[in-house]
Amino acid sequence: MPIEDLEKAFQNKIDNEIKIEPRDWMPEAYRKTNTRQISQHAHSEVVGMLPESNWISRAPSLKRKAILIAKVQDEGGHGLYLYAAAETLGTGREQMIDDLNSGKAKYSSIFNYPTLTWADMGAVGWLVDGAAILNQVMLCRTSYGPYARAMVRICKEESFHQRQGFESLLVLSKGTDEQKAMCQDAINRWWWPSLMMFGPKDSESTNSDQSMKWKIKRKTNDELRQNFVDMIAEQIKLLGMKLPDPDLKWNEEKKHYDYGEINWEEFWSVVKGNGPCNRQRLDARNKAHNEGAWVREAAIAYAEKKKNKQTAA
Ligand code: BYC
Repeated sequence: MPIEDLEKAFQNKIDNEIKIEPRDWMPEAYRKTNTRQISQHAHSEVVGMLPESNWISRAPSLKRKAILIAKVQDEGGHGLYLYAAAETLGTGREQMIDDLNSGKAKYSSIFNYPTLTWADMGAVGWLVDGAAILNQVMLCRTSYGPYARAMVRICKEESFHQRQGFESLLVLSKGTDEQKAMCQDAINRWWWPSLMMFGPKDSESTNSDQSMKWKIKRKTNDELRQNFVDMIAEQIKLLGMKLPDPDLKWNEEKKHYDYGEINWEEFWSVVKGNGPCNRQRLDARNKAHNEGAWVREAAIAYAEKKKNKQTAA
């Protein structure tokens, strides 16, 4: 079939809400941008374990420690589903991990900020997982089948993460003056970086137009960011805290909250590798990868031994 007809049939399927599956014909650019997005997403889950695992040994109670361990394990699991989904497009996991470890691949800017106090665990859960879930609910309907199915399971866990983050901050917000101040300080530091998670504004988003046509994305970066602001601006009232934005105001005409200008210079600087913790995150990933080499070697040796036994039998 001529390529134009294949492309037409492909777009037709997308327009009719038929999922694209690994063995289906797809344009190379569709394969490439899905591999790019899913692998970046997987890397974000894996690097996202680092700022939180920083607090496992210092959680204030056994209950909080158990919750945090479960959450960090969930993120590792999300990374694995997503690497598996990306692999169905033809790029091996080793290649994707090499690209992460060498600094070639991107992961979410948010994980290059430090977690300075216990309240950061609440703020990460509430704001970071809150931003992640808004984006991911949309991705449950993304056009590539394996990605959409992975997202359904991830969203169930992510909504628990957000609830636990909010509950943890709610306890602090009703605590001593020191605890209240710690809660406000964490919100102040995580608010703007959370807004950056949705990516550059639509006018500067290089991939959005095509990804919207292919229904990889169902909402633009700015649409999702606005949904997030509207949700958090209401939820923060329950905490009795403030968002660090003097321009945040309900706009009756638009039926949305207006908010201040994001520092895009900071965003691009973090994306390019110059955030407060970029170096530290990559070092930690490389260290874990190198120290885990013996596990991979042992697993390969065991698989070979088992295969040899089966051929001998
Ligand atoms: N950080 O054309 P655009 C989580 C890059 S949550 C770094 O708009 P796109 C978790 C972008 O890659 C976080 N880079 O891109 C939560 C592109 O560069 P390339 C993970 C960013 O793809 C709690 C360029 O900027 N979630 O995992 O259409 C605990 C232009 O942008 C960022 C996902 O990954 C950023 N924030 O839209 C633990 C969701 N934003 O690739 C873990 C899936 C943009 O052309 N991803 N860039 O060189 C998406 O939905 C989309 O990829 C984005 C960006 C909305 C993020």
